[in-house]
Amino acid sequence: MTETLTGSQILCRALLEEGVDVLFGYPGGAIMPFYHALPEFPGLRHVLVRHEQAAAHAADGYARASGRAGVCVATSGPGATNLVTGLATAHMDSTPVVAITGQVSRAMMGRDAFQETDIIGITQPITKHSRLIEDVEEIAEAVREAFYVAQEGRPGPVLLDIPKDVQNQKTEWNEGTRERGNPPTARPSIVPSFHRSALEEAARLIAEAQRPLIMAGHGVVLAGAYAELRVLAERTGIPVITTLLGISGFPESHPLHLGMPGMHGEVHVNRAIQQSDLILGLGLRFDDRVTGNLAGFARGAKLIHIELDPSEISKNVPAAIALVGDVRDVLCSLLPAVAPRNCESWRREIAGFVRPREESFRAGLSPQAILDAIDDATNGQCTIVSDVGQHQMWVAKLYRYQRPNSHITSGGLGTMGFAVPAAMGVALARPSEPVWAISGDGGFQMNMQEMATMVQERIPVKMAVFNNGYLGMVRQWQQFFHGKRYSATPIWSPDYVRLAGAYGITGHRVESAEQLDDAVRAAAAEPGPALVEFMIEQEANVFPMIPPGGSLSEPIEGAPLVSA
Ligand SMILES: Cc1ncc(C[n+]2csc(CCOP(=O)(O)OP(=O)(O)O)c2C)c(N)n1
Repeated sequence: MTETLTGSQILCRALLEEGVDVLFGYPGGAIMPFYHALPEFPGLRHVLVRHEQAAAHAADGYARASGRAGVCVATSGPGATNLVTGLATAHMDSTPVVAITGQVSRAMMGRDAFQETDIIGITQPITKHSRLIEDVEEIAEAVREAFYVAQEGRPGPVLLDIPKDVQNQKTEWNEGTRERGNPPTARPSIVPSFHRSALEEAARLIAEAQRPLIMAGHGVVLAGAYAELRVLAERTGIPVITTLLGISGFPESHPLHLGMPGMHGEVHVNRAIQQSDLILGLGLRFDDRVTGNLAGFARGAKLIHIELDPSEISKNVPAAIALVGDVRDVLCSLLPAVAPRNCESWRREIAGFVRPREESFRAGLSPQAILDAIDDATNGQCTIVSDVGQHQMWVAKLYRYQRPNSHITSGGLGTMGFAVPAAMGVALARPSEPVWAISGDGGFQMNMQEMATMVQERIPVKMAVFNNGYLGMVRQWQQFFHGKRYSATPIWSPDYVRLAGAYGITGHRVESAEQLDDAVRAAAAEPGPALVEFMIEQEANVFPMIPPGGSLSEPIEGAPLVSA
């Protein structure tokens, strides 16, 4: 059957054909034809955010939680530029997001028309692919290409910019129309590209190493390589380190789990890295927050780098062996060659590196108690979405992640304001699971307007605000490295309980350990969104810490340095 459809109608159909069920967006002049068509497609649930940045983070959260591309929509000009931080966040953390922006009509382009911005140019370095759609005939194929590129190989954000007149343009549509251009539909498996001898050599190094370690990054989560990682660790007894984005790739309670490396990694983890003679790096890029000063990083270790993106190989840390491919596929090929062994004496040695954790919380509510209360109230079934700052490090290090992919955070870009909107996307992707967004009082104030979205759309995110009255992580750096000059870090907050009330949300303030369990349980039991503000010690610090530019061998373990 042949029908005449507008570009916007074709766009909606193409989105449905890609399996899209929810989109996060905000209307405006250049995207109005799309919003005009949208009500004809009830299978596409539109979530009206309160700021386009939140749409991009929500799409990102949806993608991280579901493994499928998240979709955000904005108008041209300011709507499109408001997406930028969210796209950069998704790009740094390899998340599949498809962004659709309206553009001024073709005849107006290049004339500095009202709300005209070159969003393709602006987002080029922070998207995996972007495309200006110049004719209605391109739309169906461009959408299919966008989803393919966003999800294929190492995922990332893709932007489609669609001029208003193209959205209104009509064309004949029949079932065969989408076949033009013939792009692939399914996510292909990237064929691992390495020689058999590299596998055998890797297996030999694993068998012979005295002090081997596994470092598991985001690639483990993206590939869903949980079972394979576990088999590798259990067969060899090699301890497993999880990076910030690798957290929840391996159960925290497993006896082989060591913890997080890097700037705020535990002393014994970093020391193990420094003493190691073999690192199996699984799906990570060895960024500076993980390695500290590269010149002093793991100098005695050979690296077997298992990584999907060949451009990551030897980018930061030289690899002795590179096994390029999806982490799960590569491990499936490698495992048959890996002989059972144990690493007992090495593990005993590492156990000797363990230091008692510096109790930075001398008074009041500790993050550990708060996180335990959330874990208890949600029976360990919770997904935690954290923001950026001190609380992010506590949430990374102190919560016991048992379930795969239950920790979501902005690792690469470190985007304050991520948690609240991203948690909305997570909650829609996992409607039957509790989702807690944990923010500091700084980051929460960056996107707290999304409480309105949660209310309007009935998205039951629980929001935890760790209120220390400071932009805590920056204050900590000022305390350690800037002679305690607290420049622009004390931060005033509104009364969050009353603010929540103004949005029609129940809010709780927890000032002491005695109030903790009741408040967290009450919030968890709430059918809709809820907010809990935790009044934590104001000048607590995250320990240990590798000073910026320092090597992993030089942790600050407690006593803050006060220098000019
Ligand atoms: C958008 C953005 N702006 C600035 C920063 C720099 N920054 C990193 S952590 C931090 C402080 C965060 O304060 P808060 O949200 O209160 O959390 P806390 O560290 O106190 O837990 C700042 C300003 C950032 N990461 N992101």
